[in-house]
Amino acid sequence: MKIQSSSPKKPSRDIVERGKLEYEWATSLMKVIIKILKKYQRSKPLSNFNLGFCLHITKETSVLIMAAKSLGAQISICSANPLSIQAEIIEFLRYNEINVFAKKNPNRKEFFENIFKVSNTNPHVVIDDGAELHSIIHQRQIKGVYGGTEETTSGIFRILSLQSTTGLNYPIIGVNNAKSKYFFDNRYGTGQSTVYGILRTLGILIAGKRFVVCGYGWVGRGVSSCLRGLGANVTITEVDPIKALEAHMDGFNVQRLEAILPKGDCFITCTGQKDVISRYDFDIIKNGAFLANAGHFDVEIDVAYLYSQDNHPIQLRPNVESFNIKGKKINLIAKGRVINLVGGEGNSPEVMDLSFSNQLLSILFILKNYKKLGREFHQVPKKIDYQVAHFALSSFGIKIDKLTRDQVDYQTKVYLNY
Ligand code: RBV
Repeated sequence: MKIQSSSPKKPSRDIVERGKLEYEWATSLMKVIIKILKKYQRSKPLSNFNLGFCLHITKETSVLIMAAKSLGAQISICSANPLSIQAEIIEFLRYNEINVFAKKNPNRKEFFENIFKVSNTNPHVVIDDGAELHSIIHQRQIKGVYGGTEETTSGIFRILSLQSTTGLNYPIIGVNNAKSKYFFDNRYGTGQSTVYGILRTLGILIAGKRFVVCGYGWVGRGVSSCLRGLGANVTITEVDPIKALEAHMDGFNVQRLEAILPKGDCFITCTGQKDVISRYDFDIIKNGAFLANAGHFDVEIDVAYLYSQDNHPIQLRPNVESFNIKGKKINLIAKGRVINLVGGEGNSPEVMDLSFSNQLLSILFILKNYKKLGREFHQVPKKIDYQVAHFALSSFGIKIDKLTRDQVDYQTKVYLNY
């Protein structure tokens, strides 16, 4: 099928050139995906397949898209978040004949219309971040999808809930759950990029400030350890006793949110849950506190309540709004949307290399195996997960040891007797 071009007008050469430079910079740091590309480039295994993507439109994503293109795929893409779009990447991709359904700062309607447009392109594989494209394809009962992948924790929650209610119409691989993804992307990647997003947005000194990190999952672990490294006083709030205990033994203060609300300077939600900082919490939160969210969706802080109480917040600086709530100043960063992508540049190329290599290998796996895969949620095959880790080690010039035959036998015997 010939897909209609999505470019409204001819972009200036300048912006395409800037996008190309960003793409080349990311490529130079994403060695695993390039290695995979070299392995498959000759056989062009994605020829004659349409891929529908809904990812953050960043320089790292452009590396995945161009890799899939050079393996022969026809590609359409929309953005996984209205505020995470990098305009020069849109133009660079369009210049390279990718159908990009996105514009910088779309309104809500335009944002969802673009997801609809990708769902209309007859994708064989759907690659999503947050499961909005998967949900729309299911709601509209679009046929012909062989399989899909999901990039993030919050998206996997949605897919599992879809599976347990209406069922899935095609197999979906949870790329987020690969160890070579979440150990690195969610922890080191989002940890660093969240702190970078806060620094770039506020420019404040981190040392000596009291930061409150809500949630000690992989993102929370990464964010709190980066903050501690910069000298912050970090408190963790949790609902899971094991994670709370882990945070305590990692040396963080662990408290109930209610107890720390009046004392925290900056709160960062990292949970995937809604109303983590709710309307009732604004009554006791410290005057002048900053609020940011590192989770995929903008539901972790009750942003709607803030706007309902003060619909003309003061724009302190780009991406920082100050609300007057019952005489108290509450400062919201990036409208409660993913701070690392909206206030920063998203996760660094080196970790996105691991995530997107899992994506690319999972796409190839689906196209080879979709007839055998059940229409349900699947984990990334261990072989893919470990291959990505091996390739990454070799790209960093690191060699590791191998078990001898004898050791393998010994281990097998121990397990058998266990
Ligand atoms: N994420 N993508 C980027 N630079 O393109 N940065 C972060 C990027 C992904 C990350 O894998 C995470 O799981 C997801 O965004 C949350 O929406």
